[in-house]
Amino acid sequence: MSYIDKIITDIEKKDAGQGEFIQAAKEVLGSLKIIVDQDSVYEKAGLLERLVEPERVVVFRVPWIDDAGKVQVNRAFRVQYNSAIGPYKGGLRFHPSVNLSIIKFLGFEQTFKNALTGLPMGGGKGGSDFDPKGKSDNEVMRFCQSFMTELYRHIGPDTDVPAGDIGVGGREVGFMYGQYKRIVNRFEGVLTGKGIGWGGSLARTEATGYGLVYIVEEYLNKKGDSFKGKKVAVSGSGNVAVFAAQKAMSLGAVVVSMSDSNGYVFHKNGINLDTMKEVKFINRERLTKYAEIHKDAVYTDVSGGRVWDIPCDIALPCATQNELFIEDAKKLASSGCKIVGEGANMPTTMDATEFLLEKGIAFFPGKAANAGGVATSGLEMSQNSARLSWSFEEVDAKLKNIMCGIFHNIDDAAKEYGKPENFVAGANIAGFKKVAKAMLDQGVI
Ligand code: NDP
Ligand code: 2IT
Repeated sequence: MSYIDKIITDIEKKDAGQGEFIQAAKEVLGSLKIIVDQDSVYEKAGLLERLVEPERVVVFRVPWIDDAGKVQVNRAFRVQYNSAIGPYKGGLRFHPSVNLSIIKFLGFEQTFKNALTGLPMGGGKGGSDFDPKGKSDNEVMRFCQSFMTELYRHIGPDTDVPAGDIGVGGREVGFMYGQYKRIVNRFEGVLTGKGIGWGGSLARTEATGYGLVYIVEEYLNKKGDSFKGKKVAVSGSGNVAVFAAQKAMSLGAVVVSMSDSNGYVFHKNGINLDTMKEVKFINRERLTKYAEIHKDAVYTDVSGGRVWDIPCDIALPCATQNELFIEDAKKLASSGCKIVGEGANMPTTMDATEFLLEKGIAFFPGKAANAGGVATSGLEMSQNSARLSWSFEEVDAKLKNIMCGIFHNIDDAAKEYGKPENFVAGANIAGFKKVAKAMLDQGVI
């Protein structure tokens, strides 16, 4: 049995039940055969055993009191996956589905993603099964304060720097930062995605979505093409989805769809982003509201169809893991879609990814395509350390430069290892090489 196959067999046994983690690990390990089976140094150093095992996992309870005076208890996690190239870095997710498997898959992916940014950040992820939907601001604040009352002892600006993810945006980061500062009595860059007036970076809010479009744009430019006139289908209607749509539209694309967990809207002449931002970010409403406002937009409930039924040139899944299945991939391919760029983390299932690659559809995996968010978090950390703040244009230019750099890095790695245009292999190999070298340099730790 090859070294890689042994590792896969081991995690399938040891981490049985952690479906998302096993899926993410298999996808990465599958790309590494070409490197690891050729050089015994990795096996001798037990490198893969160490890579798949988080350095530390913290699980804790979060008690808080709801508006009715009842005590509620949630479960929370921080997985500090890998610190070979920098302090642990990665978001916090608040969603009822959160469990150890999901946080481990996200932390594992984050390790390679952060390596691809070229910035000194290790991999980590955290979150809770708390659902902010339907909670009052005061309930969210009490939850965030209780969450940070435990988390603060495990993090720090040079140890572990969390940020947002699903269900965690500016409001939640604010409440958590306030509580951290109150406990440690220091104003320091322990979280990213902070408010602009108190240590946050301009363009961090936009960064993930903008970065996704920048990497696809770099690919299109290489082919002598552009976003102009392209029909783009976007899933999700949160932070990543909205700003991906905004940047694509500014480059001349027509964004025809967005979704949430209940259904999707199809707006033939293009989504109205002012309405979308008001509905989703200001009023925290459902997508049905968007279709009530725009009578020419068609809303379809999840039971009635899928956002990927819409013919498009470019598909940008920006909601959550495992939201684009093999049947969706087949539909996209047959309706003429040429590019899939993952704004979300692992939105495409493994068989769907393989199918898209076989069909010659340019496929940009999340660990490369959505790296603009964490890259800009890295820029926020630099600004905090230097105690200064850069203009929007300055940060945006650095973001674009990083995304173009990622494109060429994964494109080159794919070619070097005999898999031209396979950006899944390219991203996994390029990310692995950087992390593996740092781990080998630092001995068996
Ligand atoms: P938000 O909370 O802002 O938005 C999430 C969106 O996805 C909402 O439209 C939500 O719909 C939908 N969604 C969430 N869970 C599900 C589900 N189980 N089924 C269907 N739809 C779902 O999160 P973000 O935009 O920040 O994150 C979206 C994705 O991008 C995630 O995969 C995240 O890990 C990834 N990502 C985020 C980064 C960031 O900087 N924020 C950086 C890199 C990646 P509903 O309102 O109905 O729940
Ligand atoms: O998945 C991700 O890269 C994020 N949620 C952003 C992490 C960060 O630290 O900015």
